[in-house]
Parts: sequence; C-alpha cells; structure tokens
Amino acid sequence: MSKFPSDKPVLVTCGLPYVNGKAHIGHLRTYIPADIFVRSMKKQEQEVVFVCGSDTHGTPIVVNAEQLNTTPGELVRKYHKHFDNTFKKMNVNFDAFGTTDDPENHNRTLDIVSKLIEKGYTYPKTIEIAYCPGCKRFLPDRYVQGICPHCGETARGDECDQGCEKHLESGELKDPKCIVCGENAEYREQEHFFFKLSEFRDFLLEYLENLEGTSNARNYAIGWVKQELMDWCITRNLDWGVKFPGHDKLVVYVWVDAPIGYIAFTEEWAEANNGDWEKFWKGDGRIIHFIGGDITYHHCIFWPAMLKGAGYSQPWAVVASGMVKIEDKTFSKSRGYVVWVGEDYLDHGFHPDLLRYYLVSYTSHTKELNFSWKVFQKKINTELVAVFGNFLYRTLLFAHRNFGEIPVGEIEQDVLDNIDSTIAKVNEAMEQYEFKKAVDFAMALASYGNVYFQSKQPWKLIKEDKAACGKVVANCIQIAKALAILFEPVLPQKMEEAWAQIGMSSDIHVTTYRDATVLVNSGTTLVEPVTLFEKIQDDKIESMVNISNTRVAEALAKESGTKEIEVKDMETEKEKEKIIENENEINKINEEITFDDFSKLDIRIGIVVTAEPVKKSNKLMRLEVDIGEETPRQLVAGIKETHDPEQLIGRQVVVLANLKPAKLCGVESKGMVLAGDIDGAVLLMPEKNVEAGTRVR
Ligand code: B3M
Ligand code: ZN
Repeated sequence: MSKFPSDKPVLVTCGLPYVNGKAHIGHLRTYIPADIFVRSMKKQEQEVVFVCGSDTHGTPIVVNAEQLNTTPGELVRKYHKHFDNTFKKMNVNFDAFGTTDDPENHNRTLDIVSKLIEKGYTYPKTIEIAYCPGCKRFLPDRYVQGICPHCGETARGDECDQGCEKHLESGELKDPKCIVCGENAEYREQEHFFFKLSEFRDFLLEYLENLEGTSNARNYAIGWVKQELMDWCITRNLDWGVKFPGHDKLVVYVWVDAPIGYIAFTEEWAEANNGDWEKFWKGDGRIIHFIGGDITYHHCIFWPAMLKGAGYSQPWAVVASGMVKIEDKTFSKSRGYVVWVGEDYLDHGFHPDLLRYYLVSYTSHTKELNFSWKVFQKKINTELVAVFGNFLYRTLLFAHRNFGEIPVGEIEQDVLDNIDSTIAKVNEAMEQYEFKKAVDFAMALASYGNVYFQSKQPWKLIKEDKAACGKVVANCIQIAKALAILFEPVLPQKMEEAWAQIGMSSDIHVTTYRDATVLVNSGTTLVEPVTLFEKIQDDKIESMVNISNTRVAEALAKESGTKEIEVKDMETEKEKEKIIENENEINKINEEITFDDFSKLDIRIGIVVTAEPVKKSNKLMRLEVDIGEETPRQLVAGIKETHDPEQLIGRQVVVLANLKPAKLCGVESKGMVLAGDIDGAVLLMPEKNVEAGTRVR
C-alpha cells in the first residue's frame, strides 16, 4: 500500500549546517534530495512542511570564531546569511529557515531540558574534564585533541572523527592537548549533568523496529542499542549556547539544542503561516529527518529518547545519505578535496538545476557519491541534453514551425498509460527514498518520447497528412507536459521555462502528478522554443579540473612544508645504500627530538605499483609507489634479498615522502620505504587498506 498521500501531515527537516564556513557540495547531498522529496510530496497532493535552520552553537562555532578573531555571534550571522542565500540559489525551498540561536529555540530547549530534569531523566555527576593550564580554561569537545581510546586514531574530545567515528565522553580521550595553544591538557574534576539514555533501551528497540526511512539508519541504530547505551553528558563549559537551567556557567551540549531547532523552526513556520506546530511534535503528523549518515546515532538514538523523555512525538522516518567523495578522494577541506557551491560552481555560470540532477541521479541515496567534473559533464551531456532536452526541443520547434500552436489531435491511450505508469513508478521510488530510480523512470519517459517522435516521422507526415501529423505533435506535447511535471522536483527552474514553452500559464510548482494526464489544450499559442540544456564543453570541464588540481597541490605543499629535510653524511653511494639498509645499532635510542622535528617528516601510506630488482645491486629493489600524487613515486629500497617483486605489487607500504632525493646504484630514490630491520628488511604495512597518500602521524 502506498504511504503517500496520507491524511497525516508530513514535516520534512534537513540536518542543520554548522554556520562556521561556506557551503560545499557535501552539504547539498542532504538538502537537495530532501527538497526534491518535498516537491514530489506536493505533486502527490501530500500536505507537507519543510523546515531547516543554522546550527549556531557548540565548539565547532566557538573554536572557529576564536581562530578567525571574531565572535560566535558575528560568525554565525555571516554564514547563516550565506547558507540561506545558497539554498535559495540552489532552489532549495524551505518553509522556514531559522537559527538555533533564535528565541524560539532557546525557549523550546529550556522547556525540553526542564521536562527531562523534572521527570528524573538527568542527574549530576563529577567527571574529568580536560583543562588547559596555559589558557586557564576547560576544553570541551573540539577544544581538545588527542588519541581515541577505541581505535588509536587522532580524535576530538567528543568524537573520533578520523577513525572509528565513535562518540567520546569527556575524560575518555587519551593524551589530550589544547587545540588553541597546543599545550598538554590535564584532567580536572567538575560537576556536569547527564541524560539517562540507558533507561531508554527497551523503548528504543521497539521504536527502531518501526522506524521508517532508509534501512542503513535503522540497522546501524539497532546494532548500537543492542550493544550498550551510555548516558550522555549534556552540559558544557561555554558561554555561547543555551544556558542549562539553574546553572549560569553551563550551556547544554550542542546536540541537545540543535535537533530541538527542528521544533523551533516548525514553530517559526507556524507563526508566520498560521499553522499548527503541535500536530507534528505533539500529535501524529509524520516527521521525516533527512541527515548525513554520520549523524545517525544522534537522530535515531539520542534524539528520539530525548523527545520521548520530555513527552514529545518522535520522528517517523530517518533518511540517511551516503558520504560524498571528491574526484574519488575522501572529502577534506584541508587537503583541497572540496567543491564550494558558490565559487566552484555557481560563480562559473553552471545552472543550479544541473547539479541537482547530478546529485540525485548519480547513485542511490544511501551509497557513496563521488563528485567528478568529467562524470558531471557526461551525465549532463548524454542525459539532460541528448535525451530530455532533445525531446523537448525537437517537439516544440517542430510544433512551433509547422503549427504555431498546440495542434488538434486525440491523445493515444498508450501515451496516457505510459505517463500513468511512469508516475506510479516515480511515486513508488520516492516512497522508498530511491531518488535515482525516480529520476531514471522519468528519464525513461523522455526516451519513450524520442522513440515515439522518431517512429512517427512527423517531418514526413507534415507533407502527406497535416492532421495526422498534428496528432503526433499533440501527443508529443502531452508527453512534454508530463515530463515537465515529473522533472519539476529535480529541475524546478528549468521546468518553469519548459512549462512556458509548452504554452502553460499556470504555476508549475503547484501542479500535481494528476495534472500530467489532463489533456493539453489544442489552439494554445506556442512561442519559438529555446534549448533548455546546453552541452558542457570539454575546455570548460578542463578548466574546472585544473582549479581543483591546483587546490589539491597547494594544500599538499602547505601540509608538507617547502623545506626538505637535510640528511647529513650521505656522501658516497655506498654510504647511502648503508642508510637504506639500516645496518646501524637498533638498540640504542637516538637523541630526543621535538614534536616539531617529527612533524617535518612527511610519512605517507602508498601502494606499490611496480617492483623490479636493481640489476647492479644485490640488495636494492626499484619500486614505483602511488602515494596519492599524480604519478607514482620512484623509490629504491634494500629489500631485494627478502622480497619477491611479484609479492610486493598491490601491497601497501609506508613511505617517508620528503626525504631529499638520492641516487642509489645510479637509480634515483625520491623518498624512503620504511622497514624494520630485524632479520632482513620487514616492511611496515598499515593494519588495513587505506587510501594512497594517507598521512602517518
Ligand atoms: N550541525 C552538522 C553535522 O554534524 C550538525 C547537524 C545538526 S542536526 C540537528 O553534520
Ligand atoms: Zn591552551
């Protein structure tokens, strides 16, 4: 049975962007599919409200403001505007877009937290908080960096963001350091407040069984609840945020007031539109959260428990997207793998709708999405231009030239059936949050239109039988009308233009799927059409690729520093070989070095691409190792006696990448492969396969 339209109103929300920097393509993976979903709901005649807002609190904001020498208030005002504008430009159409610093959110948070306190779901506890003796202050969450106790990766105070992604409680992080001054932090005792998440285990298990949305969210959450639920510390030592009731020096943890923003923004929508927010948050309206997969824990566990505890309704569905990669590399601002929505896309004259199309048609919503300029170009050129655009343009141009209006002609049952079945399939896919499938079904109708046009040969018919030709054209325009409606959620601005071109004067954004089979009006004047989608040229894409390559190269240079390490005493070839062989005493610990000394070493994980023995040497092997650069590095290693070339290819090794190049037996080595020297060389290898170029620290 289909889930929509339902008489229960639907509230759609998107994960709130931290407004501490610019919008990038990774952000859009939540907002664009959600906007498409909402527009499609409207076309299905489902009552739906769409809210979002800026996440303005927590250390992500405070730390950034401090680094940028501004106040949190200034910072969030600036980027709130930026996000609001970006969403408007990308045609993401929220009914309300507030901020978590709005009075509505302060009040709602106070209400919910007070209810949790009243009902005994919170308790005080003395815990260890990182404290910086240098800065003389407590270091919540992102103010502190150290080692994850679970996986050993570098982690922040509240989450292992680079490793196992686990949430960390205060005091868990090992070797804590202040991120502002770099000093070692110490743990000091302080009283904080906890939320009794552990009491919600049975509730959550039952709740999650019935949670709608994508299965990735539900399954992960069930897995976590079955393991162990830890109580959450919900207070922090910060000035900026929502005050914890009765404690002037504490604010609530950002993950308390951020999701409450969803309620506050619904209230803001209600105030402005004479609507009723309680039908969602206290009634049986359906709340659907669109989020990035990395914040599933917060939305499927912490948030429903908090709502339940405070006596509010819980989300009906959680739709979690896969991650975004940039040109096959893990998204990373510091490494330059980022595509900014403004300066890298819109400012280059690309139409917002094209990116919307790419983001939903690339792959299934829960899978990883790889942004690549070349794939972007290919998809636009071969799908939007060659199939959809081509059908619209040839139909409308032919109609305009030969009739000047929509000709008279009976619409064939087969055409109407095809439109109906496409709509049914699109709806079904939308209901399963399979946006790619939905777009593909719509595109299949465009292909059907092309085949229809081609097989009926209207260019011949016009000379033989104008009435028969008129009928073909009328049918094509019916298909074009249906396509405009079906594609409006994905390409809202372009379809406005298409709508005008087929002679429609109504507002396409309020049309419904039912309108798609309402017969077109013969006699409607047709203006001369213009092509809706232009082919993206190779040189344009090349220049975009250059921009991103330059950014990555700059980031790399910045990261590894420009100075190469001077290695002394490497006069003769023999001696150089000796160092590589590492025949020195391994027991004696070398002179102490500082962290700064260590950080000059650029050590990376690489993948061996080529391996061959160096002919003139007994010990040396020539390797080519991919360390994430454009071409693999040539390295020479003293491993000929211990390793077969075949066994090495494809293996991951650890490379010192900024060692001054040296010639060994006439072969240049640009860096060093690291190995333990116990009984012959023992190559260092990572515990599991990671991306080539991954830094070792
Ligand atoms: N501001 C962004 C993130 O962690 C965070 C989302 C809040 S949603 C209530 O992805
Ligand atoms: Zn400090």
